[in-house]
This record gives sequence, C-alpha cells and structure tokens, in this order.
Amino acid sequence: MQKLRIKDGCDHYPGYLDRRVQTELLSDIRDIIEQAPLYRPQMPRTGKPFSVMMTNCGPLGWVADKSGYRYQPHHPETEANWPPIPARLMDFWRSLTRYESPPEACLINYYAANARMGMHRDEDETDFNAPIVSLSLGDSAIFKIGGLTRGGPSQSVKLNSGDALIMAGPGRMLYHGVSRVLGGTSSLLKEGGRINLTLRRVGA
Ligand code: MD6
Ligand code: FE
Repeated sequence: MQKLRIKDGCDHYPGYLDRRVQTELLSDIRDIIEQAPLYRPQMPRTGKPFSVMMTNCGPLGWVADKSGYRYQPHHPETEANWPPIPARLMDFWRSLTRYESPPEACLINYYAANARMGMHRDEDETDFNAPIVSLSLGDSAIFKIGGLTRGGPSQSVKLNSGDALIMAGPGRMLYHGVSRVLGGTSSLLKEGGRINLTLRRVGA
C-alpha cells in the first residue's frame, strides 16, 4: 500500500480501495441516502446554500444551518436518527488508524459538477486527539491543504476514486478544502460527480 506524506500528520493513500470494494461501499452509501436523503446545508447567519449536498451516518452527524455548525443525532429534514455506519467503514477506520475507539460520525458529501468546499478546519469536535479518515468515490477532485492559519500557501493533491486521506496529530488542524471536481474522470457514479466520506470522533 502506497502512503504519501503530504505534510506531517497528513497522509494520502492512493488507490486504497480497489474498484470492487468501491462498488460495494457505494452500494452501502446508496442505502444510507435512501434512508437519510442528501440535503443542502446553509451557511450560518447568511443562510447562503452550500454547493455541496450532505447527509451522515453514525450516532452523530455534522449539520450546518442558519443557527450554526453542530453535531446532532438526527437528520435536519426527516428528523429520523442517522443510519448506522456500515461495518465496512468501521473496518477501514480500524485498519487505517489503529485508533482504539470507533468513529462516531461519518459525513457524506456529494459534489455535483460545479460544487466546491471552501478552506476550513474540522473544529466542531471536542476530541482533537482522534484522527479523521477521508475516502473518495467518483470523479477526481483537487484537494488543497494549507497550514494552521487561514490564507497561507497551500499544496494541491488530486484525490481519485478509492483514495484515502488521513489527518491526525499535527495534521489534524490544518486548513483544507476542495477547489474543484474534475467532471468525467470516473465511471463509478452513473450520475457523475464525487462522494467524499469523512469519519470522525466527536468526543464528550
Ligand atoms: C472532501 N474533505 O474531500 C472534503 N476534512 O471533499 C474534508 O473536508 C476533510 O478530507 C477533514 C479531514 C479530511 C478531509
Ligand atoms: Fe474537512
């Protein structure tokens, strides 16, 4: 398994999931989306819609609306509890991180052709000791990874379908974002676009 160190605490595993496993994982995600439909979050205060659509699985899910960013146990529109994290994803977390505790939240992001994600840090968790695992399916994306403060120089990494990326320890609080999705680069999703999964611990 190839492991590329992007920065101290940020490792990229190109082709971590082979095509067969990507198809199986996609089928798990489609089942989740049937129970917990993708919805369009809004920026706190302004209410500006995200270009990315989201849903979650796990005991907790990350949501964004006019009142802020937070974790909650239920879908903001259906109000049903999030579906459980598939066993397959729990296995990937264990293999990739060797972390003693399981993930509590899995954010599912869907990027259609022109969707992007601005530079941010994942900082709505309490437990910053735990790693974050990201898995990508579908069209390739340009992932930007910067430093510990907003606005500095950033590196670009192309994330392809099946790639894993881990941010842990000194890499846990680096700014990062997705500047663009490269349409037509994968045949995995019939409808095109990209799915990114991030597995996190939320903490007390
Ligand atoms: C994405 N990823 O790849 C967005 N966050 O679509 C993230 O925001 C991210 O890849 C924390 C850790 C790893 C990530
Ligand atoms: Fe993030």
